[in-house]
Amino acid sequence: MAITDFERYPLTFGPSPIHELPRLSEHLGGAKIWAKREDVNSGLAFGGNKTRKLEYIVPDAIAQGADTLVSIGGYQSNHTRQVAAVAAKLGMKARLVQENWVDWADPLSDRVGNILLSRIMGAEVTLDNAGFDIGIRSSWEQAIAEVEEAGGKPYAIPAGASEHHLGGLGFANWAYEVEQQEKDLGVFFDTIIVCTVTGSTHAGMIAGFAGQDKPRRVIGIDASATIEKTRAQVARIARHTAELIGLGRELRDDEITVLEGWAGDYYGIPVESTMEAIRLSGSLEAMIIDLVYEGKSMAGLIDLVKSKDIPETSNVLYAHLGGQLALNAYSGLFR
Ligand code: 5PA
Repeated sequence: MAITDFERYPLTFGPSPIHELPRLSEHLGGAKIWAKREDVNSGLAFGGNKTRKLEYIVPDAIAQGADTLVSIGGYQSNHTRQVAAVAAKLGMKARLVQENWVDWADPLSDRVGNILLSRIMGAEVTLDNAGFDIGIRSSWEQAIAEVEEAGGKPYAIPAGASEHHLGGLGFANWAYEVEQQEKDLGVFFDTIIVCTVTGSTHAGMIAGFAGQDKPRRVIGIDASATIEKTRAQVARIARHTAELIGLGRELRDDEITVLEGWAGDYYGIPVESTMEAIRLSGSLEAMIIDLVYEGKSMAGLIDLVKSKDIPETSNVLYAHLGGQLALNAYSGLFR
């Protein structure tokens, strides 16, 4: 099998745009920085990285005759909002378990941003007090059972659509899309920077790029603050996805790089470097990034470029995976 053998249900506009970030590059005084924009990849409730993953999962849900997509995330999960959007688009129901992943005092965090949009799109949302964990949760298994008991046909999508056998395909294909765009742009991105938490975004990229002729660095920046779990999950999904798309060899350990240092102590809580990254990206490029995910990966990029760990001669591609809606739950930080 190759990536092109898998059915893809169109939910995105097509290839997501790539553009330069000239003012940010100049400000940092090192490598040339570009962005590929998954935050504008779809017309379905603002899209994002999960919408791409779901393009390869939806055909399976349809084939199984499902009528309800069941998934899980934090109160401000971007993933569950995209599941709600896809369910609405397909004429299915969405059953979402939203856990209390972030110890954040904003009284609006279970009302604004992502969760508001999921409710508008008709999803059934239940709040659960459990804290952050990227693993399989009993509340999610319970929700699946409840849909079944009520006579529905549930289709189970785990957190971030990661621990799903097809979860890595969306971003394996992203790697091939980048290769094509490089030909059109006449540039080679020797370094990719991507935020990683549940792992299948980064893992899919690793598997996809591994089959290409020219090697490059695909650097995951951890935003989970549970680095060992995320590292193990990225490695597992990357190896599984590589096998699915017929890579024909084992991935080496040195192809799987998840860096820590920018997540702070807790998932979902910004640190100074997160705030600085958000302000720089917004004030220099009008590129809006969030505090939970992209602010942390951008903080990593900034340090790696400034320190010349990424050399000045590099072309760096920053994967913007979406997530801006969650900013609404942190508005007090910008008063
Ligand atoms: C998320 C995830 P992975 O989970 O595939 O590693 O992606 C990390 C990531 N950027 C990066 C944004 C904007 C994201 O939303 N979000 C999760 C969610 O519930 O929204 C799965 C955690």
